[in-house]
Amino acid sequence: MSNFFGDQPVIQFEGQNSSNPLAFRHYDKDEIVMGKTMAEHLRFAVAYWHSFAWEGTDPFGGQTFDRPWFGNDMAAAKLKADVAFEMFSILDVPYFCFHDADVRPEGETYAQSVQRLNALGDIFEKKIAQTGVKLLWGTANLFSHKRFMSGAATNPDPDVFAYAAATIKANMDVTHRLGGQNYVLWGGREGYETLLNTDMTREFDQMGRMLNMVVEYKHKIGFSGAILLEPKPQEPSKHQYDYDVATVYGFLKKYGLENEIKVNIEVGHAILAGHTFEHEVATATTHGILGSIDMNRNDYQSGWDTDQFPNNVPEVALAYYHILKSGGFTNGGTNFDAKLRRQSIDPVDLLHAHVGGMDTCARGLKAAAAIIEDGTYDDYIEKRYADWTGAEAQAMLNGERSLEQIAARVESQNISPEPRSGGQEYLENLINRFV
Ligand code: XUL
Ligand code: CO
Repeated sequence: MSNFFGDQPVIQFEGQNSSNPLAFRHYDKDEIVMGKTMAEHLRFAVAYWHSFAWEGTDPFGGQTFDRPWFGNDMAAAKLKADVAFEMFSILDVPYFCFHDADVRPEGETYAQSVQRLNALGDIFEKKIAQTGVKLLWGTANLFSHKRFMSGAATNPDPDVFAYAAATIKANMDVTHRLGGQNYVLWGGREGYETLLNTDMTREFDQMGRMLNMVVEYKHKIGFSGAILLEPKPQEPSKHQYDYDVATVYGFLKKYGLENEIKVNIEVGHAILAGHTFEHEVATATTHGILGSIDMNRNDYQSGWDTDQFPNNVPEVALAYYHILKSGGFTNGGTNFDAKLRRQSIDPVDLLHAHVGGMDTCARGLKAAAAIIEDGTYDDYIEKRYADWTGAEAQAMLNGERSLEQIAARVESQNISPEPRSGGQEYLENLINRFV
């Protein structure tokens, strides 16, 4: 076991009055909220890429983090795995997530890359057994290497499509072997830089075929986890096809996948798409495709994907409200797809970031549960639509009335609806009582 965090004991819940910066003030994993423990509701995961693979670079500057595992060989990859599990245990998180490229050095050939990935799979298998930390999801990085610069599934070159398919297979295999709860696909290069060189019709069909093969393979190997697409409107591509949850739903319907694939929704991606996070979660629950969430926070001024750790309780609370109302996570969880600021170079910064993020989510979850348990808000919504329970309203809704019949009734009964208040300010004040 490594000692990167210098004998830091496992972080404990100490309650709201604690001033210990390395203690939870709100996340008590055993506290029961609406019939389940907070740990069972939130299902926290640490993202391997931001915490252990990212070097602190930005478009204008190079590496700022100095980590003993930075290197391109298997010894470095093993040390990285040791430190990753050291941190998972200190934080007492139940899950982690990774891309192949985060955990193993790229090989000279496809076969060597897969062999290295599988060697890391062996290491993870032992660490999972030793620590009890499990895999929330695995995924393939189909966007960093230059071979994917013009797309993976949507590449004009069928050899790139084939390489991507083979890479997805290898990553599904290792995810399945490690008992992963989900398999994620984020298409950072599935889109375009310019429409001038792009045949969108072909690219959609290529992506539809790839995802159908993923689903076929999932059933073939008996992977019981969920397949998730992660929407994002742009960055790195100028335009990405998985723009937002609604766009993904339309795509899934077109290719017959709406009952097979769900979404992994990320806070910052929602903001980049011009939505709120709760809008994206509510759209997913409306269509029955909520899978999991990538928890973070986006800067509202910058216009790019800042991947900050969350600290906006109202934003998080409204998202968990919709998650709880839809019955909570099944396979999904709360993955911190969040990175330090590049000046936060100390090991302890990684702990502060996650402790704060976990506490923010715990406060959001408890606020969401309080809104539901109080009931005033849900009653308001119920009453707002209450007239739809009437017999005539139901007849209109379930297809028993035509436009002519409705027109005849409106005329004969001289129907002239009175406008009703939408109550927004009242509702904002009501929600503020809980967040
Ligand atoms: C990129 C992003 C990815 C996915 C996994 O913005 O969110 O890290 O979560 O590929
Ligand atoms: Co993400």
